[in-house]
Amino acid sequence: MIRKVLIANRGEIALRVVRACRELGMKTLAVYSEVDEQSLHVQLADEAICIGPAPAIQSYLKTDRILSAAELGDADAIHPGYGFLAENPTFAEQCDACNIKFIGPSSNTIRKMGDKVLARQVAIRANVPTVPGSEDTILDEKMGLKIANAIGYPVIIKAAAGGGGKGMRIAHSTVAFSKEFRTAQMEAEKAFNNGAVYVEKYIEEPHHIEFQILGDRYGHIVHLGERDCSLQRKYQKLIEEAPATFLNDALRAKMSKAAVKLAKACEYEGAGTLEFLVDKHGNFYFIEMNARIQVEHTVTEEAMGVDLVKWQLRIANGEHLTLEQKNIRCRRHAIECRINAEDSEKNFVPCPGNINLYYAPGGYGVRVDSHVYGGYDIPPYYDSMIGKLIVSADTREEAIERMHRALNEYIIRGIKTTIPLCKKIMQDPSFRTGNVTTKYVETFFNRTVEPNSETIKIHE
Ligand code: MV4
Repeated sequence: MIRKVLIANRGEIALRVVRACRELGMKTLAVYSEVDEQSLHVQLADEAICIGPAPAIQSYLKTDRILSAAELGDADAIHPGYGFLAENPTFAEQCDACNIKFIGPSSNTIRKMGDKVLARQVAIRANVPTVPGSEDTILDEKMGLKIANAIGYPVIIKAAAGGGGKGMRIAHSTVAFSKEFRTAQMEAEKAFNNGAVYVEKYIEEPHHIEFQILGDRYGHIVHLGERDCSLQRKYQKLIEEAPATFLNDALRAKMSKAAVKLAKACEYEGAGTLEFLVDKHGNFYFIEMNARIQVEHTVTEEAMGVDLVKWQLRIANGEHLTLEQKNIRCRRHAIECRINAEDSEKNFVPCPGNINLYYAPGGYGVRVDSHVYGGYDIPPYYDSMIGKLIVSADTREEAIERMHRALNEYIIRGIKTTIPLCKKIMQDPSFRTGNVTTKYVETFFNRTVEPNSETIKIHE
């Protein structure tokens, strides 16, 4: 029985976990770096232990300190949130060795799914469609060329240890392949200490659709529908939605079946996500699995009416997942805007600093998950997301209006945020039609950037 959960994270997700624990009667132990003492997750947890200096490498990534804090604070489980140690199989193993329940899938599952080549192999063996490409790591340029020529250009070269776009290169011809292949290998080596790469057919302008699943340790697995996460910039998601407007029921049924099949093939325990690309013809391809709770889990919670983090905790506690697929249905349309401390007019440069005025929106169908408040100092050491604004409504149109209304209410002074950009997107006719692909943000700026007033100014 889990009595006390150490939350090995910061920011809004740490707060999200504290809230779920509290509703289940579990005690919470926050850990924090020296600059995070004033963060809401520290103040709202039952107890808190400082684990080191600001840089994550000396605090939130320091496994020995986190395990010591668990021992010192008598925690019997660790929730890793997302990022940091969430998909570190060695850390999950160390938790097991200390007799502390790691809230997530087994270290073996994390390891297997963290290797994108192995994840592809699991999918291929389970008869889940993958993008045409190599079945193994590509050992040299010659082997890569042979496969690329066979599948036809353009191709994409990806890091086996990657995810999130790092070390990805596109090649449009045999000539380009050699150069891109070497660059991809080098980037992968540098970023992940692992130069292994593989090759796939490049799908142009895909939709990025991901399926949420939950599984218990007794082999019961359900899916909770999909999210459309196509609206990204440089592989950073900006806005997510559930359900995906682009999917019809037939395609949704096929993809969800594939997602559950894949989760069963890796005996998945906990909350996880299967990522797919969908092309304009409705062909879908599995690309990777995320063995963690994700930032955008909230749109699924609002659309489906299911508390995913509570289920993570119950499953880790050894309880049966009592949700049945036939009772899970989409009830609402949900949209999430990520509120980042960034200047979208200056190439999204991070804008840490003091929030001197803060007022969060509210009202029917509005949810704000954030760890900040008026007077809060955003430290420059971590990612720039300072909150998530989630709305739900009966229809997508109503959800867009509600989001626009809530964004207009949201006051954050002292720093730049992505709120103005999100407002513009809510008013964009192209967004409103619902046919957003991964190309959207790129073309959005081309469509909306006003001509430079300096060049057209006429002398008065
Ligand atoms: C692709 C692809 C096209 N074809 N794979 C980007 C992040 C990583 N998770 C996978 N990504 C892509 N993989 C094939 N075979 C295009 C992307 C991609 C993308 C995917 C999702 C959301 C935004 C994107 C933006 C550019 C490229």
